[in-house]
Amino acid sequence: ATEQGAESFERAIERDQRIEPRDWMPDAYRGTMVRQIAQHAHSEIIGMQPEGAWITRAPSLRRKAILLAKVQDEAGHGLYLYSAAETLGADRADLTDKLISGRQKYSSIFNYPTLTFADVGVIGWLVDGAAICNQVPLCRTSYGPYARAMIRICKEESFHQRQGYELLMTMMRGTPEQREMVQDAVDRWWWPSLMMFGPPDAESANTAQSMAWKIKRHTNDELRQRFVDMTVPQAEALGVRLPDPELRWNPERGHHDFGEVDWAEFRRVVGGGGPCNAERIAVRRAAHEEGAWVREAAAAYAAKQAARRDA
Ligand code: FAQ
Repeated sequence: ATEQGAESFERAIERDQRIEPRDWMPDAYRGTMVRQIAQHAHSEIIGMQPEGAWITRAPSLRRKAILLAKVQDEAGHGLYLYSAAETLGADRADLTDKLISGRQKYSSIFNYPTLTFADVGVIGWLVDGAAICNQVPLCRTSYGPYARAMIRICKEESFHQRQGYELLMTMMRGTPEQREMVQDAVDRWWWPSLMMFGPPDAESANTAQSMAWKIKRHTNDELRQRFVDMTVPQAEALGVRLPDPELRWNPERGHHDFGEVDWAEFRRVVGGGGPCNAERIAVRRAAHEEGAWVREAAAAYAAKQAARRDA
């Protein structure tokens, strides 16, 4: 049966068909899918914190309503993705446990502080922009539930990206101080945004196998290049400078050349040593512990309802 399963798995991958939860799959494929989907889910949930910090300080009712809606969308994406991980046999409580005990990763980008309201706009523009660049190809990833989740998530991410860009356009039409705030936020978030795509291809442990299984459709460096090419004209339209003296159009390659990412910083942040790693995990852990009574009450209620139904 395993031999047959392996054959139909290989055939499905080759023909660009989706792998579904009940299909046979190699243990390593299942493991990689759980790892990537869980890391993605954790990123959405931890990613609520940097922007969430500005909900109480948004400059107008309109901006507050928009920001609330965006952060709620992120909670939705996280829950949606945990459900996708559950179709692979993962246990949600176990995944949360692994996150708050540092045994599973989340995106490096959410370990940087949001110092001004311009950061909210720049997160929408650059961080959601990078997320879209990475996630649109994942709509064609080989695992069915993950691919389908990505379709809806990408639609919402596009709205988030436009929201950020519109906020920044508004600030750029404002006072000199507001324009300086935008430039300062761009200076701080540009390089960390490039790190979202992961290590250079030569150092990416998982890319070759994930490409062979069509989990990943492009390498880390390919997507990083696509993001730079896409963002440069947007920066020009906005009137901000991207903080890279080596950034320039290369007509021979048909792409922008750009400087080297500080990979030592990337490794430090992924390893837990970024400016906000400890705080992000402490906040998530506290929310989990303070929510224990809600989970207990919900479980007790469900048990009571089930007992009544069976009586
Ligand atoms: N941060 O071999 P690779 C969002 C790890 S968007 C931390 O290249 P892979 C939306 C990697 O896990 C952000 N760790 O790995 C939002 C691996 O470690 P492991 C979330 C990183 O998987 C916006 C090791 O380094 N998006 O949340 C990072 O083939 C605004 C070696 O790397 C996704 O997760 C990093 N930046 O490629 C929410 C997208 N990069 O597990 C709120 C789905 C790499 O072996 C506000 N994920 N690592 O111990 C992916 O596409 C892939 O997993 C990559 C990494 C491309 C991130």
